[in-house]
Amino acid sequence: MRSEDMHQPIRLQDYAPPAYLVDETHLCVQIFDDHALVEARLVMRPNPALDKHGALILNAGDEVTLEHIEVDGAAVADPVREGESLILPAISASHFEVRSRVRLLPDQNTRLEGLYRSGGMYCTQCEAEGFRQITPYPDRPDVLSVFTTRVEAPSEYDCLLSNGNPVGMGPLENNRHFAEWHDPFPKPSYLFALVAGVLDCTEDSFTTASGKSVDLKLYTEPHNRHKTRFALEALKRAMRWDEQVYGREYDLDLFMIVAVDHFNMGAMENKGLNIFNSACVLADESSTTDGGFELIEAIVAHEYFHNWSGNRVTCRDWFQLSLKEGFTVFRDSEFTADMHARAVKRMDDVTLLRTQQFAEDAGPMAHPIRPDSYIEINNFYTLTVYEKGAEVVRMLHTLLGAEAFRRGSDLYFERFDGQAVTVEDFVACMAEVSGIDLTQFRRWYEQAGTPRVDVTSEYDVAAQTLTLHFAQSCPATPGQPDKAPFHIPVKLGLLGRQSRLPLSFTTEHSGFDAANQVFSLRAEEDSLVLSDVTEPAVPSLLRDFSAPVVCDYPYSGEDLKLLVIADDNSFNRWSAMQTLATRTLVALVQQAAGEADELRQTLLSATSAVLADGLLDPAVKARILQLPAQAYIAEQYSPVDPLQLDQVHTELRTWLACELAAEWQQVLSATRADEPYRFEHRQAGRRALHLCALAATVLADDSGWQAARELFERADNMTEQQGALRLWSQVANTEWDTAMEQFWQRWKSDAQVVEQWLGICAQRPGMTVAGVNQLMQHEAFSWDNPNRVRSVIGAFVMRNPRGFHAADGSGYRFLADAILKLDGMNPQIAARLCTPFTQWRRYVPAVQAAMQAELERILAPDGLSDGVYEIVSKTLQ
Ligand code: 0A1
Ligand code: ZN
Repeated sequence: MRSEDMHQPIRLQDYAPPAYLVDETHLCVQIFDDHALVEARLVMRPNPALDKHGALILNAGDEVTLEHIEVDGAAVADPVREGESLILPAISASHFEVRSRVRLLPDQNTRLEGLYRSGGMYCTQCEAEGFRQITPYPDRPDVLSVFTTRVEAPSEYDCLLSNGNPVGMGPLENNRHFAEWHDPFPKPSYLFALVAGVLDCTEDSFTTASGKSVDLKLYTEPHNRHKTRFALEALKRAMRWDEQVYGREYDLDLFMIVAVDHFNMGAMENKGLNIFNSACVLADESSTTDGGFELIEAIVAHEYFHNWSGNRVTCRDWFQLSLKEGFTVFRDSEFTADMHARAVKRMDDVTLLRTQQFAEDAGPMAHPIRPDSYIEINNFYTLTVYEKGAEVVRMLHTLLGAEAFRRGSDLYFERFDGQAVTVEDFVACMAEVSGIDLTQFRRWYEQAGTPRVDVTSEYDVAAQTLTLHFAQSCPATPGQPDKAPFHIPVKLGLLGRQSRLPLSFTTEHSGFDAANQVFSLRAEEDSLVLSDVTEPAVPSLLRDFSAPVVCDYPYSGEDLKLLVIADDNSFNRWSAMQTLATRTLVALVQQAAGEADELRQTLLSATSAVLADGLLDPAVKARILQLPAQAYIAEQYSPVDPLQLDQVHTELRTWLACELAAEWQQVLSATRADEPYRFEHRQAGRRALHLCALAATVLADDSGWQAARELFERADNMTEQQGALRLWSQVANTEWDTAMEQFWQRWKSDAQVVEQWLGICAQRPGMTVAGVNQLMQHEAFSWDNPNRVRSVIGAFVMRNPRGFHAADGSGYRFLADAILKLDGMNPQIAARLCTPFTQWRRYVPAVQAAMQAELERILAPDGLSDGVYEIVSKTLQ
């Protein structure tokens, strides 16, 4: 068979409702030393919404060995198995029961989908299509069922967990025992979970707004017991926030989290039993960085928020993934903004979007936040579906305002509780409560690509009017050559060029929401006439990143500097600095000598002004002082020579460090720790700025690394210790080797720190493929643990440009080899590692040729997974 025939796409337009429904699912999962048996009893009926029902098709994955299946007591002798489908004859009875028994080998499940073993525990991962690897089932999100689960295992596995409430437990023969769980809320199979292990439990409780007490339990392997407090506290904050901001209370009496070491993603929102990658939940003050704490708090909240946005109201099909993910990311991002600093959270989110999601939108895998086809659904857990999806929900929030948006979400949760729905259903609620016509807005769900908004202006001194001309466009993306105009909310303000103060203005334009200063750009071109503008002004556009677009305005360097120094929107101060630095870097790369020099000088004086600003929040200052990532600069021009870009980037950082050495020194000493470590915004901001100044110090002079060593030795916290090691790695002298070894000895029994340590090694400047291969011989590395693979291979190919893009092509060969090896073990991880190759057409010819050869080599073997096949074949198209 040709590979195109083996890897067939699934299309949204082919959606058909399920022929049969499952009212009750009764599972008995028996775990033995070297295998597991799963017996299922499904209480089913034909879907009353349909006239014709046809064959009963259950999904059964290839990990499942079918031992027996019967319908209403009659064994089905030879059920037809085609790919992942198990086809049984049509059934006309109004109700019937399907019973099955299958055998599984969890120890050999390296894909980490379905039931698998992680270290000493058994656990499951069912989203998106893992449940079919546990039992034959209509494994699709629009089949909702009430689950009762019995788990039987050797008694040494003292914790036997599943969704819902415990309803029974007891001993069995042969030193075995059982537990039974019942989840009263109908749910799709992807939310099923089961855990069996020798686990320690940290308990807490939460009283809901209506006075119900909920038990909170966090399960870990015993040696991690000391790392549970932070996540439990974060969980309680999230529970309270969801009550206050969305009016959503928790619905069961018990909420459990389990930490597992082997996990493909960050965490999973299984009903009442969230399963977390250990790296995304375990924390304590001695071993976790500020970034780690913030991430854990956000992920704990994200999974908790899914209880409503995802579980109570779920997705009709996987094309609707952004319905739950975009909305839930928006919710967790607002939660973080409320817990810490709104503008800073915005800068961090927008950085991620601009550096990675924009690249996705511009590459071969570009898809709308609601894709219309896929070969492997796991490839669509993307930045586009998650982060751009969240931006789309944020735009609705901006257009409706907080109060109407809340009415919209109340209506959505109430109307669709217990149902599997579509993005149209969500948008319709928002339109209904607000009266805003969102027909055009829906294009955000349908069209891929990052729109551009080009703005120009003219000022009429006599009339005191400033006219802003807007023109929107969107580049072609695979399968979508032409785009219709989007509904784009552009939040804006003006800054007086002379007064350097915010200017007020009026306008008659019906698309301008004066209360929120948001212009609804709907047409391809439109003009906004602003009156009562008393002096020439610099427009501050797309404030708070009010839409996921590229917004361009012909600012002079001085305009940008003015915005950096004086804009009253702190997000836009950062954004202006990003624009200034981006322009400078692009001019330097393209060797536009005169322009580059002028921009560089302006950047220098803006940097100096920011360094001297005593009123700026240190967290904001640290972000303003950070140059945009190389990945972002690489999106601005083509062809890209990645080694030249790395050199120019380093040279500019070094030049800024040297020119302003005294100022950086001053910041370095002003931000030294003067109190014991705590994770809180003010301290984290100070540390971020301290590390920023340390980075400049290391770059500026040959002995700068001594300051890094001094910090490494002095710091009482992981943020500064690791930050110092990373910066010092640029010098990578024998003292650094010693410090790294010392760090390893101190932390080698802490899995989360070891993962960070591996990352520092892999990202070290000067690291080569030979060096990474050696690192992969280290006892800390393991091919079957996705975190370790990400820490070493992922870090090297995504965050070590010199190593990955080595001129001899060794980095590309290394990555292709790793993808091919992993594809046989864990295709999800293999597919994710293909990302660096997707940009191949943007590079200079030599790089293109070398990458293309590797892509073709990956595609050659038979039996490639759908995931890798999809990305690589689309990349080569
Ligand atoms: N729904 C989870 C993410 C997730 C997706 C797939 C997984 O396995 C293939 C695991 C987790 C979330 O958004 O947190
Ligand atoms: Zn999610």
